[in-house]
Amino acid sequence: MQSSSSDRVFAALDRFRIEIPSWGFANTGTRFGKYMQAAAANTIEEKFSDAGEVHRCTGVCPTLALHVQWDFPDGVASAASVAALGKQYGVRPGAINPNLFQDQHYKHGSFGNPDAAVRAAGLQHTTDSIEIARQLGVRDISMWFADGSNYPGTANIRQRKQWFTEGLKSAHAALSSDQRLLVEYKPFEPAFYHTDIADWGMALLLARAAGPQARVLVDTGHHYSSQNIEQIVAWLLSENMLGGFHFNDRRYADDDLTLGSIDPYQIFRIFHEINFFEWETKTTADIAYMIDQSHNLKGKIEAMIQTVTMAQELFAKAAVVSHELLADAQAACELVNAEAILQDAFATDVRPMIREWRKAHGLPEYPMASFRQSGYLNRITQERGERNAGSDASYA
Ligand SMILES: [Mn+2]
Repeated sequence: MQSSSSDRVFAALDRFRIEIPSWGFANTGTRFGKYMQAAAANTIEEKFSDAGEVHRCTGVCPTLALHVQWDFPDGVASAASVAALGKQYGVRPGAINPNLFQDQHYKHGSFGNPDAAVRAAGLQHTTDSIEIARQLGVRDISMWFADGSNYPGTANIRQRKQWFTEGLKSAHAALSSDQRLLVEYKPFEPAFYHTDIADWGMALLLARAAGPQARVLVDTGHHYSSQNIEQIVAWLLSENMLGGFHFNDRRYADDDLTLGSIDPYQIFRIFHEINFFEWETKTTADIAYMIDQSHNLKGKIEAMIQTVTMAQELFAKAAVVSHELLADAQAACELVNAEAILQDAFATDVRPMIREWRKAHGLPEYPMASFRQSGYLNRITQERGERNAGSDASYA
C-alpha cells in the first residue's frame, strides 16, 4: 500500500538535517570589497552562538562546519575549546575544512605545487585537520583545492594529477576507520586556465585512488551553466561515491546566492534523485547535506534561516513524488505522466505540513518570525557593532 504524501513528508522531515558553515556568519565579501555588517560574527564563539540561534529557530541544524585556518587559531590545540563552545551553544562541530589556499606559499598550489616542501606543508595541514576532526568526534574532512594555473603551458597537468593522487592517498592513510575524506571539485576560480580538480570525474578518480573512505563532494555552485547536476548526483549514487553537498544557488558562476533563490527546481531534482535511489535500492544514502554560502548583502542569520527552510521545503516536495507511480510511468514510457509526477510534487505547497511537523516537535512554526521576535539580532548588533565598524572593508 502506498503511504500518503503527508506521511512521506513527515518521514522526510524527520531525517533531514543540514549543516551550516561558520564562515556564513562572518563579514565576507566579493573579490572587490566588503560591506561590513554590525552583527557579523568575528570569533568562533560568536559563530557558534549564531549557529545556535539558527538551530533554535529551525531545529534541523545540529552541526556547524568549521574552517581550520579561521576557526582554530592554534590548530590542534584549539580543538578542546571549540568542543566546549559546541556544548555551550547546543551545536556540535561539523565537517572540518582545511585551508590550502590562503598562506603565501600556496601561490602556485598546495597538493599540486612543484615545490615538494609546499606539498609537504599542505599534507601536514591536512593531517592536522584530520587530527582536529578526530578530537572533536567529527567524521567528515572536506577537501577543496584552489590549485590550478592561469596560463597555458605553465603547469604540468599530468604531473600535478600524480601529486594529487599521492597527497590524497597520504591524507587518507591518516583517517580513523570512521572518518571520511570528501573531495570537492570546481571548474574555475581562482584558477582561470586549468583547475587541478575541475569536475566530478576528476574528483571521482582521485577519491577512488585515495582510498575506500573517500567520497565526492558536490558543491552546486561549482558547475558550468546548464550542466545537469542531478545526473551527476545519480551517477555518483549508483557508484556509492556521493559523500555530501555544499548547497548554494548561482546565476552565472560560483555566486554563493541563497539556495533556491534562482532555480529551486534544480535543487528539487537533486533531492528527487536521492529519494528515488533510496526507494529503489531500499537503502539510505549516507550523504552530508551542508550549506556553503556567504551573504554579502542580506543579514547573515536571516539569510541562513531562509536557506535552511528553503532546503527543508524542497526536500519535502521531493518526498511527495510517488516512486511507485513514477517507476510504472517510466517503464511504460508514459512521458507526460512521468514528468507530471515530478511537476505536481514540485507544485505542492508543503508549507502547512512543515508547520505541522514543527509544531509536533515543539519548534517555532515560523522560524524567521521567531528569530525576529527573539531580540537576538538587536543584542548582537549592540555587542558587536562598535568593533565591526572598526574592521577593514578593503581587500586591497
Ligand atoms: Mn564548497
